[in-house]
Amino acid sequence: MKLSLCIQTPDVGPTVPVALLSGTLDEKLDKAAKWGADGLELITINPVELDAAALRRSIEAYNLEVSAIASGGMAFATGLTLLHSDPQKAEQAKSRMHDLIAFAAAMGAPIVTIGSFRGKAASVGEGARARLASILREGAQDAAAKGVRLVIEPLNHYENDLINNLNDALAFTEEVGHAALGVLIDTYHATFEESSWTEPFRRAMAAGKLWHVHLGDNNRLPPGRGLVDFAAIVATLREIGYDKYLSAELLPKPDADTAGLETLAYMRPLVES
Ligand code: LER
Ligand code: MN
Repeated sequence: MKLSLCIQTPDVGPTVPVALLSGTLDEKLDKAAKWGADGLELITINPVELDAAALRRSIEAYNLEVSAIASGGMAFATGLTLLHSDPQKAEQAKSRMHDLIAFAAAMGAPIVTIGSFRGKAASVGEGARARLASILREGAQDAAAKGVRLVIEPLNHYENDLINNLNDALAFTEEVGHAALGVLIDTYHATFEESSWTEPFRRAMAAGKLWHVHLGDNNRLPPGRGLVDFAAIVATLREIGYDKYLSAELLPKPDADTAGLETLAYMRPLVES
């Protein structure tokens, strides 16, 4: 199991509420490496504005990997979502989805996350789920052709009205029916919707679909500052053979650096014990 921190790339104007680490890109990379991260999850909104080759060289110079490309900043910073009441905005969002996939391939990132970027069913009404399935089938085809995969993330029902728990996410991957769509479990969202710390991970793994994990305590603070049993989760992940990333996506509290440092300090001994 590897550990990463979510940071936002320079194309994202406003500060995304779950982005960690302060300073310039180089300062962020330096801190992540010094504090023992294996990788970074990049929150980006318009990757065509970025020099991907230069960014990849910078990240690799610090011996870090890109664990994932996160679409979570998209709705927050641009208002673009795959389901959208304005068909033009929905089209733009779909085009950004393909840009994120191309960016993932360019960065050597294995996955692109689909969280709040999916939009809400209520914004389009009847047929929303089937429409999302069709968009993500197209995305999965593109991803597979580029050696990348997509993960759908259950979000708590206060944040989203479509796919709130792991069982529904797994059902959705079957509806999409493409091998390049899996799931991401975010421990923060799971605290609202699941009935066990560990069973959702087992079910996702048994389905062959557990490809990424977001870390956040129940209060979205760094692990150890809330109620989530991370020791039980990591022990289960080890038992079921999960060897991918645990990626901190949480509030920058008490500040963006302390949250990153504290997460790594708390999780590293669990992951390595
Ligand atoms: C995204 O990964 C997430 O967890 C949401 O709460 C925000 O998009
Ligand atoms: Mn998340």
